[in-house]
Amino acid sequence: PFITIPPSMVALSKPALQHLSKPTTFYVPLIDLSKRDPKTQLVKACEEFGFFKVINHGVPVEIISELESQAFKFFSLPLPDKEKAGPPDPFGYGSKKIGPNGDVGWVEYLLLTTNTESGYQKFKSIFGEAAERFRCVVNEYLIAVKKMACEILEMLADGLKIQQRNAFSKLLMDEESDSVFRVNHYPPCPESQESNGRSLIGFGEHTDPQIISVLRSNNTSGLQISLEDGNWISIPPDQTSFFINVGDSLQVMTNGRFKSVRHRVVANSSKSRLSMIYFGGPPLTEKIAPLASLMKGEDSLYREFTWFEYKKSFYKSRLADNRLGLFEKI
Ligand code: GA4
Repeated sequence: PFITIPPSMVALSKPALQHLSKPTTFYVPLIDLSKRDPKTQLVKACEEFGFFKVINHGVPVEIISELESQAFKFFSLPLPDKEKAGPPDPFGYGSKKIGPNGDVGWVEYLLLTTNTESGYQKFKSIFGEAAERFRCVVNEYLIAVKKMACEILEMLADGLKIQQRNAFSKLLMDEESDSVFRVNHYPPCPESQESNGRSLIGFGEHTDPQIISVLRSNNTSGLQISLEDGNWISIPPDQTSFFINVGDSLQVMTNGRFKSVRHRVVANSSKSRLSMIYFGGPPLTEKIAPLASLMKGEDSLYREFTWFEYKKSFYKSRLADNRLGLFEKI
């Protein structure tokens, strides 16, 4: 899968350079997990973009589609009902408002922790019986997705020649792993809502703070990633695949070798987009620092911090902020 962007579209973000810029061709790195040893490809994708697509992932389609239909069922309830499952402080139902610091988007969502009951309790009060079924499907889905994420992290550690193959994956496997599950629903955005002919933002640009994020969406477009030259690239949706991105913590653990990719979602004018994302994070007490074996005499680009400190700090930030900036050594 590739996208060729004509110069006129590149110019959207840089009007002054329109006649100078060459079309950008971007190939979404494609990783086939059924092939023998994709570790070199995986490392390359994490170094170049911090983003790739995974096929033959082993997550059963039945689980994915049941979760999708349960989620659509929830989002089709009347707003006052859904609001009974809110606010997302940090877990629960949210609409338009994202995070605690004034960010907004054309989106409604459910945020849940992956290893405790919080979030579900509120959800139960309105979804009734269906909440139990939903919880089961979410659990089955998370088990499968976490397994895939850990396999990928182990191949990455291997590809980086880290002795301890589970150096990254053990953080997700830990009982105390601070991971999050998010289901986003982007309703179709009527053109009347667009500002100056530009599509409305569904979810504003940001990087994910955790180690790794695993995203699955239905076949509605919207996801874009930012390349280092500042161009935004639309990622064609593919409901049969997963999209993976490197989070800030993995960028730090690899001392900047892997890139935590900036991404966003633009609203679609005709179709609903539904995405579900597992954010694999470390335990709160975990020290986030470059792995010694990756340093080979170089200095750490970051001062050491715990995931708890990072979390405290990122909840004070706006979505688009460069959250790692505060932890970079000068
Ligand atoms: C971005 C990644 C995940 O969706 C999330 C988001 C979180 C939230 O929605 O509560 C944050 C955002 C995310 C980073 C900065 C803060 C916190 C919204 C926000 C403005 C669940 C996460 O872990 O960090």
